[in-house]
Amino acid sequence: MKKGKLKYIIIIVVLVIYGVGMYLVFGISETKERKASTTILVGDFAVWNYSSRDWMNVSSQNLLSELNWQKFNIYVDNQYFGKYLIWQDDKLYLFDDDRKPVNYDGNLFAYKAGFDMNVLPFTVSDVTDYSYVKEVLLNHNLSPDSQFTLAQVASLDFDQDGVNEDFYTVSNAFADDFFPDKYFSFAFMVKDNRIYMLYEDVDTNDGVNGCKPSLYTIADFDNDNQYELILVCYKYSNQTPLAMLYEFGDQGFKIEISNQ
Ligand SMILES: [Ca+2]
Ligand SMILES: [Ca+2]
Repeated sequence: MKKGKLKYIIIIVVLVIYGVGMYLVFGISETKERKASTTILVGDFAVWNYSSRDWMNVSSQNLLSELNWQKFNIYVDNQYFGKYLIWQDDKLYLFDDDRKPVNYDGNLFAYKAGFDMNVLPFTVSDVTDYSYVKEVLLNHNLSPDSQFTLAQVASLDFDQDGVNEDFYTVSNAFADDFFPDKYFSFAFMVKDNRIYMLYEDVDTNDGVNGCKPSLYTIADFDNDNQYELILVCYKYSNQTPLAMLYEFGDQGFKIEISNQ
């Protein structure tokens, strides 16, 4: 073999080895990362992506349209609904494998992830014991005898220690048979007689400002064996609701991502 030809063969072999090596080092880790990324949809008003320990709002039309005809795990009102293809338009539409439309009625939560997400079912009931609600009102210089347009509580074991925590959502926003000077909206958790605030908003009332908070989804979104929660605050009429994802730690609740 001529020396010149051998040189070319060696160069080509080195390049091939280099290419395979680069794929093994970077390509596989990128593929793994893409597989590990999680996409969640909160109704038709928030699309969040979780990858490399970071949350991101998915808002560009290109990225959103990439989700169309992808299969998601669907929950309606915190109950498992099935795996369906999604299509986003003026609202979120669901289709079965034959692309026939599937109707749903209620709060929709959808996820696509490289793991089975642990979603905690819960039910909400009307508040009967107002003692913690009154404490919060007094702490904000509001009358403990205030009227409400919303006063609900959900009892569930958020931190998985075998004892239930109580999640309160209270508000006097959008009242039509009484007119308070100030509106208020609070969402808080009570654990061991201690109040942990999630959302607090007090302002001058003009009848249509503020929002009504609602516990939306509780799940281990990032697969670290601890629950996070999504709180949605519904605004007046057809304005886009505020959606926030919270993590609970030593410092209380912290917002990881919000759609506004
Ligand atoms: Ca607990
Ligand atoms: Ca978690």
